[in-house]
Amino acid sequence: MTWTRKDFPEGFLFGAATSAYQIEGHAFGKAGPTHWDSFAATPGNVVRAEDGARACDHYHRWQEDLDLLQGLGADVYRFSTSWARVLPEGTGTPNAEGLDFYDRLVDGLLERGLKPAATLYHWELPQPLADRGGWRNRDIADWFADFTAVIMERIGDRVWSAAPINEPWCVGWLSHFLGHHAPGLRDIRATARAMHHVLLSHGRSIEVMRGLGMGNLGGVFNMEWANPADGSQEAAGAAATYDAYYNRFFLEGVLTGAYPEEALEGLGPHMPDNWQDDFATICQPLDWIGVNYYTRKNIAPAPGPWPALQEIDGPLPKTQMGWEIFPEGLYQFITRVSTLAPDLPIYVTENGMANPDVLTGGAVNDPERLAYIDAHLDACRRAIADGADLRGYFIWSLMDNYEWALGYEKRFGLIHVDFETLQRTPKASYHAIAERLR
Ligand code: IFM
Repeated sequence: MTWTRKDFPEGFLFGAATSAYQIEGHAFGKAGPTHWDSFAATPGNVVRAEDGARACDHYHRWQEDLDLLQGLGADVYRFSTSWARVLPEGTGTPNAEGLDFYDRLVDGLLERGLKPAATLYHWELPQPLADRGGWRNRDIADWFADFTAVIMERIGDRVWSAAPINEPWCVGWLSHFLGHHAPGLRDIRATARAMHHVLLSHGRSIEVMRGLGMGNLGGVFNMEWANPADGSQEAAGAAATYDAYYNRFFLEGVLTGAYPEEALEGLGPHMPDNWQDDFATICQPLDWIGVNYYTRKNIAPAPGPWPALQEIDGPLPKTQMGWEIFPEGLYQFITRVSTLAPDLPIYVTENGMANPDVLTGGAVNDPERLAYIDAHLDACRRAIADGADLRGYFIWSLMDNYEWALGYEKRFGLIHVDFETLQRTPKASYHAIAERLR
């Protein structure tokens, strides 16, 4: 169903999201090397071995991009700060150009009446820290706390909100168990440690930001609905395992101070010593929870060691990513978070679809994207009507960008980017949403 601002509670915020490595152009402004540069340079990891060296060149074109964001009628912009741009060695001496860049960006947002929503880490780990074991090394919590202090001492007085780490599941499982993202490991022990250290680092970062007097701090979790592939007990068990290590581990770790038994069944033997003692740090009080949601997975049992499951192709219409379109999952997750943390506001911090958009005659017609967004906003409205304290919705993404291991082919943007000329062209969905937000 179509919508306008009036269909949402007073003060409900609409925004768009991006991340540093995916848009900025990491070759610019003296940013340090990251584990994504090494991962992409390794044959077979990334489509056409593409990397974020130039990306959308947002580093130089940020003013044009913020103008487009303003033209969309957005209230808030969710961006991330690159650790390697701010601290090229990961620790030590900050890069003045990097700090200046985020300073200008935040001021540029405020000048345009947009709220800056910062995420500190969206996956570009400085290579020197990856060399020291990256997320497997417990010291990362100290390194990340120091990075938090450096960047937030500079921009923390002006950001509207901040969250430490985008999508802990991707940092932990996708990157260390499935090996699909940097550093490309496939090792259960590395996975267990990375998953725990991500949350420890989250907690330390929140502590640092509270110490700086910052408010409106949250955690951003990606969630995928786990649908049993058939009616059997075995499929239900497999889906429960998937749900435990994907959706529940991080959310419940932060909110309840415990990890689900179904996840510990496989990860428990590989956890670092005395991990239970870290919940005092991990469970820092938060001001909101962010849900990133795109799809569901159909889960069936599989032979082999834990987690002994596999994803099965599903019957629903799919996006360019091959992801099934399932708005009901967003309703379910908002409701789940609302039940687990009834006092905390919720934001949908990412939602959107990749589409094989083509620029024809200076325009991009993408009715599929608008339909996807409409359907998911319907789910949001239903959750609000049922009592969830949902305060805002961010579209992923403002513009087409580097879709990690899938390179530049998957287009998630409201704005088309020609990756040869870097020309930006707002798509039909951009114009339609701008009209509704007006
Ligand atoms: O592009 C990513 C983003 O970096 C994190 N969330 C999911 C998006 C689409 O895959």
